[in-house]
Amino acid sequence: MRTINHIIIVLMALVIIPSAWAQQQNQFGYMPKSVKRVFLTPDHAGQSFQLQNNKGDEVLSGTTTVAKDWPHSGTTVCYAEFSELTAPGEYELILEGSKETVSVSINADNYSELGNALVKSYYMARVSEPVKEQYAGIYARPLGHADDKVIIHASAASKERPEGTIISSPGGWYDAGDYGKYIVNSAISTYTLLHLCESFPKYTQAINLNIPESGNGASDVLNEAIINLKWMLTMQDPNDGGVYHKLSSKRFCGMVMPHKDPLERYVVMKSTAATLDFAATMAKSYRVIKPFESVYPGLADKCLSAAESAWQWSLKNPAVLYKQPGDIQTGQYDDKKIDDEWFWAATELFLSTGQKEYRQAVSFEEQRFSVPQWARVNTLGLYSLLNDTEKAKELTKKSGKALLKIADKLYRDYETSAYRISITKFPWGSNSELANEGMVFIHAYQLTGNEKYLHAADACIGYMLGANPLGYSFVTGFGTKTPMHVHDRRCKADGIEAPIPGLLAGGPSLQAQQDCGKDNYPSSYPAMSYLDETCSYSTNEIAINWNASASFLVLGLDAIYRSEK
Ligand code: 9MR
Ligand code: 9MR
Repeated sequence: MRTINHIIIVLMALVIIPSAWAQQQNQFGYMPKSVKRVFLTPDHAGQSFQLQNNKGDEVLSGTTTVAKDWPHSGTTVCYAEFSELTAPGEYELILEGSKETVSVSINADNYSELGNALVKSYYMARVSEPVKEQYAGIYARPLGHADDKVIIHASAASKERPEGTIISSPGGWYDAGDYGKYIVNSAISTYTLLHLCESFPKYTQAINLNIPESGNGASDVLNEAIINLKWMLTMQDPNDGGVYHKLSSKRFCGMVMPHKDPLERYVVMKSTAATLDFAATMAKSYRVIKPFESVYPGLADKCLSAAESAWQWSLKNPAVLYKQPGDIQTGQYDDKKIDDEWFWAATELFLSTGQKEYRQAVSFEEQRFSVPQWARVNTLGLYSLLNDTEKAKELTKKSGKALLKIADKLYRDYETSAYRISITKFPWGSNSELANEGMVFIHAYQLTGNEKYLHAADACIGYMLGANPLGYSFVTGFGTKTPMHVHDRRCKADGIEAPIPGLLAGGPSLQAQQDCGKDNYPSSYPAMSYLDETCSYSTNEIAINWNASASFLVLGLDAIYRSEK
């Protein structure tokens, strides 16, 4: 009788729900200590499940949770959690009464493989040098944008460098799917990689990315960060210390390979945000590069003096906000509120010099600390203060308090959310918002030793890799359903079907649905508004700042799991 009932149920299921069985989880693979949750449609709530190893033996059993709504996607889910299963291996999750199973993979090398690819993507994005086959395989390409004849735009003209003056500003990384180079976004991206090196020196030192600098005695993460730092140095006007906001053509070029871009390139106006972000990043780099004096002789000192002259320019020009000139159409990165940039720059300069002048400028009074992104940078100063427990104990203490305030608010969201995820906002680049939340959790863990923050950080990686209502793993090449049509000129034009691996797609957002046409988006729920199409720059572009937060999250967590600081 039971068998007959069972057959009838299975037949009914086949008739009523002919579509694939819906489950969402980390598609690439878990670490032994990861939180492990497979999300299921609400009809599976309260069901028994078990995990079997590849010999068919049951290794763990449990019951799925009750179903809950997630307002951001308009979906209802329950989940099977099996975080206690820590032994590396391949498993099948079997739900009572269901024919289908879910494959689960646990492997201690998963996050290093993923994290290294996230950082390697910067090599692929290098400007002014050929990307060579021995490092890039099929994604090798000729040199694009020598940037040795860059024009001073009218908005950037000065006495010593009038409009039309030619300067040289080679190197660095392409910002995103376009070929611009933008200081504000470069700063947070480069800082994040430098901070990874500062936070986990032993771990990062051992990373080999197979890039031209590998084996030179410095960490490859640092080597890669220095590529962009060196370009940033060329964006400072040596005559006054001010820093140009960006280097780009007047408009975006077509979807062509870098070496096929015919447009002239300009540096566009100096801004206080760019100059302060530059000062902060250069000051931070002084501390991280100094131990590698023999590999990079003189570079650390050069960065610090560049930071100091940038600060001096900012004091004289405290509120020059970027305003896009009428004849320029590329990315704006315009930030109307720059007191957080002041805090960040003062903090990094103080930590590198110990000088009173900078110390006095580090005031917590009027700061509202939040999850960092390119326009909100004061929390980056907190991160640095937390790494230096000697220089100013009361500042480190205050930083800890401010950081935990953000982390605990996020943790409450994590605990109560149907998808067990902290994210509640879906701006352009929402996946990076999430990765930056994960970074906050990592810092909270380092501060308190409380493992609950590690779980919340790991859940961010789970979401990024497929435990989300869209069921996409958003890192190209990592997972079973990954973006194939990212908004990236190289990926579009290189004639290779698979996109460059290790790129984090921006992720769902309602912010600019006009890019593909509002009607073409599948949903008006923010967490569902995503299109794996080239037209969708608002949800499917890639960017150096997004990859940076993801790199820190994945490799930082790996370092902690391996306990190699
Ligand atoms: O390719 C550009 C991308 O990098 C930017 O993020 C985006 C928003 O500024 O713009 C993209 O360029 C598009 C332009 O704005 C409008 N015409 C089509 C361009 C390519 O899709
Ligand atoms: O990441 C940026 C996002 O926060 C903004 O809302 C958006 C529109 O101004 O611009 C994004 O940055 C793009 C930049 O302007 C040009 N290069 C591509 C960047 C990622 O889409």
